[in-house]
Order: sequence, then C-alpha cells, then structure tokens
Amino acid sequence: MKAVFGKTPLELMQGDITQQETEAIVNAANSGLLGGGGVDGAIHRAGGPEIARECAEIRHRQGGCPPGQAVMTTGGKLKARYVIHTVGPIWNGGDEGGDEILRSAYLSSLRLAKARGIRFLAFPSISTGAYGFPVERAAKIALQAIKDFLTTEAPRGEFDKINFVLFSERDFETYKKALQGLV
Ligand code: AR6
Repeated sequence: MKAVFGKTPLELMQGDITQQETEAIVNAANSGLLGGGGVDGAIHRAGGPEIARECAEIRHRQGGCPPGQAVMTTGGKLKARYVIHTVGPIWNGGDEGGDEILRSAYLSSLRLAKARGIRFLAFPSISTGAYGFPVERAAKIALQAIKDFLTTEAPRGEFDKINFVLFSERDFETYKKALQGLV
C-alpha cells in the first residue's frame, strides 16, 4: 500500500528489513547499542561486526542512545549503506510519555537522515516486539509522525521514498488500516 505525504511516497510492505535495497535502514535498538534479538539481532547478523564496532565507538563517545533519539553507523555488509539506530519506549501500560518517545524515535531518525542527505530509507515497527508496545497504537503514532515530518520538515521532496517494512502479515494489515485512516 502506498501514500504520498508532501512530495514523498510512503510504501508499506511485508518483509525482512535486512534485505532492503534502500540507502539506510532503521534499527529498533536498545539504549546501550549492544545488539539483541528481534530486528536488532537480524541487522547485526546480516551486516557483520563493523556495525557493532561503530556502536561501541558511539557508546564510548556519548554513552549510548537515549530512548527517542537516533544515531547512525555503517550498514557493513548490508545492501543498505547506513543503519540509523533508534530506541523506542518499553511499554508500561499506556502513559502519554511512551507515545511521545515513540513519536520522537521516528522523528529523530528522519531528522538524522535528512541532515546526512539520505534520500531513501526503511523503517521497521519500533517497540512492538520485545518492548511490548501494542501494534495498533504504535502504527498510528508511527505513521502520523512520518506524515507530519514529510509535510512540515521535508515538504520539498528532500526524500525520494520511505518504506515501512512489517515482518508479519498481521502487522502489515494493522499498519495498512492505520494508513487508510490517515490519508
Ligand atoms: N525485518 C523487519 N522487522 C522485523 C525483523 C526483520 N528482519 N525481525 C523482527 N522484526 P523488536 P523492539 C519486527 O523486538 O520491540 C532487541 O533485543 C518484529 O516482528 O525487534 O523495539 C533490541 O536490542 C517487531 O514487529 O524491537 C532491544 O533490546 C518489530 O520488528 C529490543 O529488542 C520490533 O521488534 C527492542 O525492542
């Protein structure tokens, strides 16, 4: 499913983000940038040790990455040249602080990509695996954040395309419904 926000197409697809041929992919990391399971584990496995090496450099320089912020490393052996590591909130029952952190994780990733001149990137569904954020609620926040960014902070076609890559069919259907409610 596709939509256009500002001048930028956003496409939802089902698949494995490590196989994306975008310029950058976003990782759902933890604050320590230490690797882990889920999409984080898959990205480190597919990209090789260079990603963890650069994560360690960032950790030594600035102590990791707080929730809602983003940092960037090489993509190593991935098809994508860069990985933007962002940290979502751990679900704690639904206070608005968590919603804000999730929105901020998307916005920080997009701002970092724009600042580095990246024109094509792919997102996974941040916080909806190990961190337990309900997918329906996360989908609305994620897509609203991307829409707001593309219409207000990148309105002149600064990006060629944004892909949203959902791992399961169920998540894909949930995000599709959320996007239909937004366009
Ligand atoms: N491609 C796309 N999406 C994927 C892939 C993949 N290859 N693999 C999993 N997903 P999670 P979180 C989906 O747990 O909730 C890690 O250990 C998955 O189905 O990866 O933000 C980190 O180190 C789910 O919908 O991230 C952190 O400690 C989504 O990615 C913690 O988990 C996010 O699930 C972060 O938890």
